[in-house]
Amino acid sequence: MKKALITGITGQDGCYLAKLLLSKNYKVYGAQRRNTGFKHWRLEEFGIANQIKFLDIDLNEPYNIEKAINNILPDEIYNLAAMSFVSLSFDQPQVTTLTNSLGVLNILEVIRNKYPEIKFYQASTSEMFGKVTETPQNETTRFYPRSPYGCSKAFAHYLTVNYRESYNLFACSGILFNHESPIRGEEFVTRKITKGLVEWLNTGKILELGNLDSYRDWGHAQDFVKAMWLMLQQDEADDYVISTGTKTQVKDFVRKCLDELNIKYTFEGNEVLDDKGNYIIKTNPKLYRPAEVDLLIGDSTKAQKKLNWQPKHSLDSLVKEMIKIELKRYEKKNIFLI
Ligand code: NAP
Ligand code: G4F
Repeated sequence: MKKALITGITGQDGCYLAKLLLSKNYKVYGAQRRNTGFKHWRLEEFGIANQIKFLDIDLNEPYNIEKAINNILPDEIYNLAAMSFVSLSFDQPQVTTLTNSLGVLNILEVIRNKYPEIKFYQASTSEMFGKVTETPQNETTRFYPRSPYGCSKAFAHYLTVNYRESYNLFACSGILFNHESPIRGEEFVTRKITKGLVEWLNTGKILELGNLDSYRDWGHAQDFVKAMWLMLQQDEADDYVISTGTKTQVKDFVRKCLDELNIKYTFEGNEVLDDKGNYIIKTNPKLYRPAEVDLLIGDSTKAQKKLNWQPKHSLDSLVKEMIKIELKRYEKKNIFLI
């Protein structure tokens, strides 16, 4: 039985990856940080919380990382833990950098010094491409990050590559484009929209959003965690872009959700009204970022060829699934996603 340690087990990807690895008969160890209580709601919705062995690990504490790895001796480590909200990184650049950059160094140092045979996955991001220098973006596209988050992840990416080349570690960096699901954090725009529109439908509460003009390449988290696992099953460690290759404007994501909910609407600029002239969505300038990433669209040809990876979900099926679960949640129906 293979042993995997997943940091960020309480997050969206941690949950989907844990589900995948359990289905492949792994023993799954989940690293969680003990702050204001444990956030197992995702793992509980999936019905897998009781199959995971939890450990207290904060990425900013090198000793607890080392102690956990000593105890578990995992075959694979998936480092998904991060301060992952781009917007917050402008207000909390130091916490972002400590966790997303030095936290990765803390893990890599234990691997290089004590367990160089452990396979390591680093959760890198299309945010590193930022103000893009070519379209679509692939593994050789120059990084031009536009936020403290993007900068912190670029550091961790280069560190992962450097440790692989310097110490011959099996260390991979997955450059993942945006991926969503019904268990996406409520602060991210797709989930904020699906949740907000269902709430508007039931209470009339207006949804406030920021910039709807940017484009993202949105995939489904379930497809994307499969690529993480595939990277660690290859003969050689490498870096891969994971994306769907389709771009959609935030405004069009809003349209898809409104249509799915059968709401009649008109746009006035970036604001949305219903057929009686009531506001559904208003713009809040405070939600604009000091620097925006206007366009992301990935070229995952390398992953398709070398990993034999293909996304199974489309954006339309993702929207349908997110809205369906959001409606169930609103009605407080029991949701078992598996
Ligand atoms: P998420 O839902 O925000 O989960 C982040 C996880 O990191 C949570 O479990 C969080 O724990 C944990 N964490 C934060 N700070 C920590 C610390 N100091 N020590 C230990 N754990 C800490 O993120 P996600 O969407 O699953 O993304 C997973 C990873 O992929 C992240 O590294 C993200 O930056 C990266 N990524 C995501 C996307 C995407 O579109 N989803 C795309 C590219 C890359 P708490 O529950 O305690 O907060
Ligand atoms: O959903 P978002 O916050 O995702 P963003 O910034 O693209 O970052 C996500 O994807 C990255 C991969 O490219 C990950 F690395 C990262 O961890 C995270 O998962 O924002 C998407 C777009 C942005 O252009 C933003 O300005 O939506 C726009 N937006 C408009 N109104 C909003 C809002 N975003 C949020 N979160 N909230 C709004 O009210």
